[in-house]
Amino acid sequence: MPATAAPKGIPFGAAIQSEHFEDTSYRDLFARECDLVLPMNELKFALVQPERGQFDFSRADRLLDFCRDNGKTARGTTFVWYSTNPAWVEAIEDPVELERALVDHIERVADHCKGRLTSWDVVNEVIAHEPEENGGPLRDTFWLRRLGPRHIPIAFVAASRADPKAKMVLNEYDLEFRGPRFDQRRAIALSIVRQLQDAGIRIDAAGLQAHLYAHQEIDVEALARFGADLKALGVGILTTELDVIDFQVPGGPEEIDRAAAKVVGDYLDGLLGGQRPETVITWGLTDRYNWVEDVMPRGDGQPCRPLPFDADLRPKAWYGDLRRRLAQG
Ligand code: 9MR
Repeated sequence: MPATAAPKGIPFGAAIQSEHFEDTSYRDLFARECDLVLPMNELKFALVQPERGQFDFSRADRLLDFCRDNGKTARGTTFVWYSTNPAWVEAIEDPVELERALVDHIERVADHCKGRLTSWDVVNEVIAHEPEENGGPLRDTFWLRRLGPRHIPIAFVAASRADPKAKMVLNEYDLEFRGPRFDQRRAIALSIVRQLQDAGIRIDAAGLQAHLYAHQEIDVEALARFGADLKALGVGILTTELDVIDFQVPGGPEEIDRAAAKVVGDYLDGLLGGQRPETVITWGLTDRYNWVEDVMPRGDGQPCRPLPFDADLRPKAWYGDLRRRLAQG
């Protein structure tokens, strides 16, 4: 490519699930639409190392082979999370042994995936859900109880040693909306970044999950400021799990999609207003398979509509808008 070539737009990606991989129309949609495809669950602790020392990369490799064969980049999620841990890890009480198990896991998994992932969610959802009520900035997890706050630097150091070329990401939800709770969560994210940097530990980006509640207001200015504050620290930003949660939106598909377009549009205003994001990733691609239906279904019995394509693989208008804005980036 000549050095003067105009930069391509901001890459678009989506999370794929191995359990639906046999659905060829689903698989083809990822091949057609995405620059980046990531395994939604297949690199989580319990799926990769269900028993101590027994690693199973078969599901993840199948998806990463799909990426390679279709010219897609990929990213990894996640090393430290409060959920989807195998029983054997949670049974370790001795902090020295637990630290060894965590570092060993990170080294083995990062090494296995080396060269195939552009970034890793090193820690996921470590910020307290309600910081004020929690009485501290970090979520009360078994990692925190057993290892203390140092489980965060431990994970970042191990991951960046194991895969020096992959970007190291702090991934978090509920950073997008207006209100004191969200202000607090954004401030905590920035303080984790600064603490890592003060300790000389590499952190490359913050991941905004962007599970967007259509009935909640995006704080466009605060979001842009958050992105700018990260930029001032030399830290990037990316959107890791975008979808729309519509259980409080009255009406039919048209009203739901209009509310989705509004919340996604506002989100993009805030995101793009701060710094150029590295990528925007949705948490799935079609409403045919989505986690929102399982966890936050609509009260009126209609299926929810969280993703860029409906269950029949027809694109929503907001997806076209999203792609146009990324193409300009
Ligand atoms: O969508 C994921 C679902 O299939 C899994 O069963 C679940 C537990 O591993 O995780 C879901 O993904 C979550 C993501 O990893 C972190 N942010 C919230 C996502 C939705 O719950």
